[in-house]
Amino acid sequence: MAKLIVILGDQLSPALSALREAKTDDVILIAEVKQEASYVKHHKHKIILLFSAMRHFAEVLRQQGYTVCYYHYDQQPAMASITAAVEHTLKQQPHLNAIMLTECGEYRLQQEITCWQQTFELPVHILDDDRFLCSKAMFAQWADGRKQLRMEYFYREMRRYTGLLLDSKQQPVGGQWNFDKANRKSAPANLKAIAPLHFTPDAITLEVMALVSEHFAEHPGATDNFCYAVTGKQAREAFNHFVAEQLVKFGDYQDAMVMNEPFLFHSICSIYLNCGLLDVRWMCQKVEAAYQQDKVAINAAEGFIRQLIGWREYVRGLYWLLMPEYKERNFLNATRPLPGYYWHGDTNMRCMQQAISHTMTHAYSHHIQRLMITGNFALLSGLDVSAVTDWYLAVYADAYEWVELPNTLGMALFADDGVLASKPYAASGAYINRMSNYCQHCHYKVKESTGDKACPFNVLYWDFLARNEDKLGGNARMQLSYKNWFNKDKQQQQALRDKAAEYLIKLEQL
Ligand code: DLZ
Ligand code: SF4
Repeated sequence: MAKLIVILGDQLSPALSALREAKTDDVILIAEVKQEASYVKHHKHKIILLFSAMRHFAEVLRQQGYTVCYYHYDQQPAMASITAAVEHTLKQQPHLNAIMLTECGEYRLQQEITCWQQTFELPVHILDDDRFLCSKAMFAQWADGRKQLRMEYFYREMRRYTGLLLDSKQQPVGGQWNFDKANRKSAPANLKAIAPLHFTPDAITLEVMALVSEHFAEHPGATDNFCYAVTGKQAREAFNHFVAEQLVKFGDYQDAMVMNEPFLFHSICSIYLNCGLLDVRWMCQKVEAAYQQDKVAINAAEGFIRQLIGWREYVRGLYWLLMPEYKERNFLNATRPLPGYYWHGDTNMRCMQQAISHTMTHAYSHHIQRLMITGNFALLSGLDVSAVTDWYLAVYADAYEWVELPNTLGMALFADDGVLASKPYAASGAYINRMSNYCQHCHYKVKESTGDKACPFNVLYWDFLARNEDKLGGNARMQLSYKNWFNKDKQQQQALRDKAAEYLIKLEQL
């Protein structure tokens, strides 16, 4: 009774549920395939990361005595898809009489897998992905009967469930559940970033870099500056460095942005966690221990743990609860084409230039750049929802649809009519000026809303409110914004709308 165990590119965890079931006569299939590598134009770093990490992972499994069937992207015959790789392996190894895998992270591929039983006429066992703390069933049970879903209440349940940062009476240490307000300091002028750990590519990674240069030349990014971890050991080293060096400042400056500092105090470990190189429980315990040993303040430890056991698990739960219908939502009817600078960062808007150029160089930018710069701009100018979500899915090394779609479609674009966020994260240039030093280096004037050099974020912010008044005017949390809009006289309102019309026509040239 030997079975085929399929491991996907974002399932590179020794403790994966499907691997725990592996026997010595089973065959483990790992495949670099065209469909997964091209369903959006993934950044070159994302492909290098996954192919190299997959190859390293396969090596470890072989050393542990498993039989691994590994398909290289450029070998012949090339595998078009995961399904094709399964079919090919089953033909070559007809003694395999069942298929097993851990449930996959994206609805698209999960649908394909549900057909395998019929296609291959074999039993297919799909196991829960218990690398997540909250199973799909547990989330559905939590959501059942609630009028409104809010992360904060889910997060408190998860704190109780995991026992993280609780005192002996099961109350939150530090006296409150959430220290979000202490995570929003802007950066002082002399603030020095502490970079995440980088790694020199080894022979396997160099081979993959050459492969990606050859086969994915059209994809965003370059190959020569790749320096991410590609093994569990390296990823743990990078995370230990974060806890020892960066975490102390992370709490205060989680939302800050500084010119030419792509990482500031961010761990960038979502890149490793989301493909399985890190374990969420281990990460949270490390951070909790740093707090217990007085190495970091509560706002740093809680702020970090909230992202992992709160936000990350919450968006995953919502994704599976609401797919496939969720992906079709476009509450604000946003359909404007994505300007070209989203792919190269060549714009006079300094904040956009910074966020996009970091993205193109590193396949990474941090959450405030994603939400309040590129996401906010897309929201304010009404950019096409599926073009924007595809962009996020393609350009970030940590992006898989389960995490990217709710964060982009819901949180950044408010296309889900408030499922994820109680109000749109729309902000004018004043927010960006408060949280960064970008405006000091910009062609536009952040204090101006009309005139030649009016900051596009200011102009488009007012137009966004006016344009969407029928849909957003009744939102209780938007009342202050609308009051400010209605306090303007008709002439001011018209001048702002005229300027917005001008900017929207020449969006590509901003
Ligand atoms: C993102 C990605 C890429 C670029 N390439 C592969 C691949 O060649 N083989 C593979 O198994 N997985 C790859 N992945 C990750 C998958 O797209 C991911 O497992 C699914 O999107 C489900 O989350
Ligand atoms: Fe961005 Fe406006 Fe500031 Fe320029 S002035 S950096 S466009 S917010």
